[in-house]
Amino acid sequence: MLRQADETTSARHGLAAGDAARPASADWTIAQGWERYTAADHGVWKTLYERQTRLLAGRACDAFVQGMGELPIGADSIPDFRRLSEILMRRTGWQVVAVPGLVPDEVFFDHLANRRFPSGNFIRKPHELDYLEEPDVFHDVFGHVPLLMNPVIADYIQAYGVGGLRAQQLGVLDKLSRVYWYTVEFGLVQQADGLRIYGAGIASSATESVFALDDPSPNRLRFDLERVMRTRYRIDDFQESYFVIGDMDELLALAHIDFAPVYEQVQGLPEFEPDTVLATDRVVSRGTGAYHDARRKAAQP
Ligand code: HBI
Ligand code: FE
Repeated sequence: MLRQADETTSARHGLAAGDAARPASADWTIAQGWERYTAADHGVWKTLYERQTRLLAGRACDAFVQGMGELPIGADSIPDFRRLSEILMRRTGWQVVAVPGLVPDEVFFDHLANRRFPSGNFIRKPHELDYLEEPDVFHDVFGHVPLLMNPVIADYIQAYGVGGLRAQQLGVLDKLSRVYWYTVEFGLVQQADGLRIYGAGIASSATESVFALDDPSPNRLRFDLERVMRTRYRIDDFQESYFVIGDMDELLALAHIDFAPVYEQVQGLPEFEPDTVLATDRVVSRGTGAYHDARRKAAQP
């Protein structure tokens, strides 16, 4: 998840770094530069990998666990994108390409539409293990890449890329972004053996993987497309509501339906705050709101 970082101690990457960081290539790709990672970089990866692997036992969904098990992703070093791409390409036709950080929306969508997953090549510093201004290699590779081994999610994320280009033309990108946010980044899935994480923003965060599943504070609501398109989200803290899909086939359906009539349906309707629970919601568990209440109180002068 993206967090506010201390600007004096953290270098910016990609789009956030301004023109200086803009690569020569129009698609913003760069070499991963695997040989250039230092022992300290690999050490940060190892710390994050081991902590997250421990936390995700019994919390990550089956597709995540399976994808992770079949990829050359381990504790000892930052994965090499070329090796990841080899395996992914055979399974679902996806590749991992390196980018310097955030890239412009249309560049991002164009990669996804062509089954290339843009991944930050840098890794966070040891003093910023728990917040991130921009997606780094741990968020992108540990959080997103295992699920690209799953054929349904592979199709869904490609469809998001195609849909993103279209949504931009229609001027409804905010609505599509919410769908991405509450599924690919912060989605939960109801498995037979319990609620599980599939969103990469949760799966790559130690604190949020516990909060999203175990804390009484957030709402957990059944996913509904129109409802989610109208729901604002938080980029600076844990989510106040998580949306739960019944199974992965719900994403498959989303990959195949035409969003245009849905955009029209929700156009001009009121938007919902991140903590709203509606009478029409199918509530999995209603949150106490205690966590964000305390944060708001603490922020008052
Ligand atoms: N760039 N590297 C990178 N990763 C993202 O997740 C990303 C991006 N650019 C734009 C973007 N996400 C989002 O704003 C879109 O999904 C709307
Ligand atoms: Fe992400």
